[in-house]
Amino acid sequence: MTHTQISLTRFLIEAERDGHINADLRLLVEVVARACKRISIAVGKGALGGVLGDAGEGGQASINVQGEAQKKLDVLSNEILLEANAWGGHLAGLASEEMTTSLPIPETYPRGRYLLLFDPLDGSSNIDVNVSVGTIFSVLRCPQGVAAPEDQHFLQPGSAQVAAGYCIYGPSTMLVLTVGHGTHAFTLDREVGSFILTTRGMRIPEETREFAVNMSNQRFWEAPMQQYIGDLLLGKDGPRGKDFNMRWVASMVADVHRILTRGGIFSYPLDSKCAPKGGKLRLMYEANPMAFLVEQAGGAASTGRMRMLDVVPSSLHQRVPVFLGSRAEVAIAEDYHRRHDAIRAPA
Ligand code: P6P
Repeated sequence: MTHTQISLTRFLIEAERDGHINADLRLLVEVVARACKRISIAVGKGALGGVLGDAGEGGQASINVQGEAQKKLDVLSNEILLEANAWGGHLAGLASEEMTTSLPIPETYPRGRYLLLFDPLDGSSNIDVNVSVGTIFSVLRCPQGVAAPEDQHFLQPGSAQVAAGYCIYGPSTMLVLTVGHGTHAFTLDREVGSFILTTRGMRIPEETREFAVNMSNQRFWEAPMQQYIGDLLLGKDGPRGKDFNMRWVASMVADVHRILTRGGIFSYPLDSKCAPKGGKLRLMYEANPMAFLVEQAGGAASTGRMRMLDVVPSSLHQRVPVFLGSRAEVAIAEDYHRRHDAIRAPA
């Protein structure tokens, strides 16, 4: 009997039949996946597509709301997602890392009940050196009675997400998705143009021997982070009693995909450089969707001091420290912070 391939479309129809999603959310995920296929094609052309390098005119890179130089592919990916989601009638509004404020769906189109947030091309600094990058997205419900959502309507804790996912543009293009019933991976069949289910129910091992952090920031970290990583580096002769390996791609989608696939802990902690902004990574369209995916795969996600999905946002582009991955390892990292804070806590 031939192996029956389950396409994303079939998976979503079955999820709707099981009552996990409704028709609007099914359409939303299909539309985002289709946009990701177009982004994959643009990313895959590399230098031949004429879209590498910085966006901007006359040699002046355009700077986004994050204060970062935009890549041409950042802008193109954002435009692809905006165009794909404008007309379907499933969304009330969108927010993007590349846009200063959120956008309500134009009045020329019907509006739906969901809000879509995304980082259209995360890790884009890696584009020019041909390292995996990705699109990250998060779906919230538009508050009842809100026809034209504004920024404050997006400010919901990560626990309110109804769906989240990423598309990683690597050796293969993969969509990793949760609608609140497990985390599932789909691989793009380029010949057919369909995402095919390749892992139903990703599970992160409870324990790990692998950590992901940008070690060049070590001298800027808070004391508990210095001690936590210092103990990992002492290996089997130190308090952890085992040796650890390190990986850092500097593309969150690639690092998180490795952790969802084989375990590990990913961290972008506070350091004295990014602490004034609250951290490096963005809560609404990086940390929260990744936290939802990781928790649905049996892992944990934290700011180091609280569960990520419980953080109540105060602004659309808010940044947070991030620890996520193997549940037991995240708990250990949190314990280093808890013990440090207890000593420092005012009497
Ligand atoms: P650093 C990419 O710019 C990103 O937002 C994440 O994808 C990645 O984890 C992080 O920043 C890398 O930061 O400071 O190591 O370049």
